[in-house]
Amino acid sequence: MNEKQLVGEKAVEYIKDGMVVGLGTGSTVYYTIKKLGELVKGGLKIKGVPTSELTAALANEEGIPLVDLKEIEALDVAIDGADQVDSHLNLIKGGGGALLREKIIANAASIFIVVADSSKVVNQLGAFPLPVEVVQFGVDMTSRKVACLGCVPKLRVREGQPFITDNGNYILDCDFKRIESPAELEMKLNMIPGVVENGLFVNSASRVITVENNEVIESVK
Ligand code: ABF
Repeated sequence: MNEKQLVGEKAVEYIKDGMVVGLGTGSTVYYTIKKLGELVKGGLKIKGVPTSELTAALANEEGIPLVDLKEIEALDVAIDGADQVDSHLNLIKGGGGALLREKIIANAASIFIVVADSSKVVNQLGAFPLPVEVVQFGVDMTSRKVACLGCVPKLRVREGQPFITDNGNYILDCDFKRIESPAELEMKLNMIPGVVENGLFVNSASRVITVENNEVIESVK
């Protein structure tokens, strides 16, 4: 079993009957969703809230009943992947382009569990370019303002066209190299007109499930 499957399936232990569960996006939480699908077929009663169209399609395929955010007050648990995790459980997310809905759902959950293979665990965030979601209007101006915070922003492109998020926005992948103060940067980015949200999740994760020396380990905030 690969590391992604190990940690993805481990997270399912925190899901109980009757829960409303935020379902993240990516190749690690894929295994969480597949395992939940098996348990739902075995009688587990949960409602899923997907963080992206991709995840909604996968959850539907697995027979997991889905509910819209507007039908619920809060979520019991959210489970999602990450691109980087530091020792304070701060995250960089958004490699999959779903960071805005992921952050809304992580924030709405009582418990936010991150599933990450060992390659994601770092001492300091930043080597992974930070995804920043921006509106299309004035994107060049917004990009220049973001660059003033000490990075090189690059418009994310797919098949020769700007990548468009599920929310109709662009993504700037911002190479900060090293992020000294994730909390300060998360705030400063979101104060720039045109920035919708960024992929720094500071003080957000309740638990991180990863692998160290071939053993599954869990860090708790
Ligand atoms: C998603 O999980 C994104 O925020 C992040 O990019 C991705 C991690 O990718 P993977 O689990 O495929 O390694 O939530």
